[in-house]
Amino acid sequence: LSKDDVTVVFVLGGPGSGKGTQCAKLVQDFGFVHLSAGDLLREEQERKGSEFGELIRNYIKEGKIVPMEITIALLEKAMIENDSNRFLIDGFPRALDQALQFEKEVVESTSILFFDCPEEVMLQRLLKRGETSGRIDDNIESIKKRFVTFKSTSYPVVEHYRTLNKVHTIPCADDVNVVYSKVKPIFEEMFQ
Ligand code: UP5
Ligand code: MG
Repeated sequence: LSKDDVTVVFVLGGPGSGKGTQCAKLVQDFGFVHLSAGDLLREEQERKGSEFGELIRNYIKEGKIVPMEITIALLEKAMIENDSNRFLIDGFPRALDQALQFEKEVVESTSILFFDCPEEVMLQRLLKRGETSGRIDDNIESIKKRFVTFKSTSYPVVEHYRTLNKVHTIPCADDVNVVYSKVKPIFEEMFQ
C-alpha cells in the first residue's frame, strides 16, 4: 500500500482514554473505516481454531503487548478486505518497533491523534465499563498493568511522532461531545 493511495491515522491514548468512542464519531462524519487493534485481537482470540487464542488471552489479561507479527497481520488483512482508502487505526502501534515495522511493511501513517487523559479519569471509566463489558482486562489488577505498559512502552510512540510534527493532542477528560468538538475541526482541516 502507498501513502498516496491510503490514508492512515493512528489513534493513540491510554486505556479508557476514549479512542473507540471518538473513532465511532469520526466514522460517521468522515467515512473512515475504524480498525481497533484490540478488537481484532479479541476476535482472533475467540475464533475457533486460532493458534494464537490462548496467547492473546494471556497477554491481554496481563496488559502486555501481543507480539507484533500477530497484530500487524490482522491489521493488514482487515485493510485489504475493507474496500476503503481511509483508516483509523485505534490502539496501535503500542511500541516504537511496531510503528517502524508497520510503516515499513504496510503503509506510512498520515497523522496521529493522541488522547491525553489523567489516569484517575481513565481508571474510573474502565471500572465502570467493567461492570458490564465482560472484558477480561477491565478489572483493577489488569488496569494497573495496562497503565504501566502504556507509560513505559506505548507513550514513547507518541513522542516519536511528535518529533516528526505529526501529532494532534486532544485533552479528553471532558464529556464525549466536548472532546469530539476538538477532534472534528482537526479532521475537517485535514480531510475535507
Ligand atoms: N467514555 C469514553 N469517552 C468518554 C468521555 N469523554 N466521558 C465519559 N466517558 C467516556 O472508552 C472507555 C470507556 O469510557 C467506555 O465505557 C466509554 O463509554 C467511556 P473507550 O472509547 O472504549 O476508550 P478506549 O481508549 O478505546 O479504551 P480501551 O479500553 O479500548 O483501550 P485500551 O487501549 O486499553 O484497549 P485495546 O482494546 O486497545 O487493547 C487491549 C489490550 O489488547 C492491550 O492492553 C494489549 O494487551 C492488547 N493489544 C496489543 O497487544 N496490541 C495492540 O496493538 C492492541 C492491543
Ligand atoms: Mg478501545
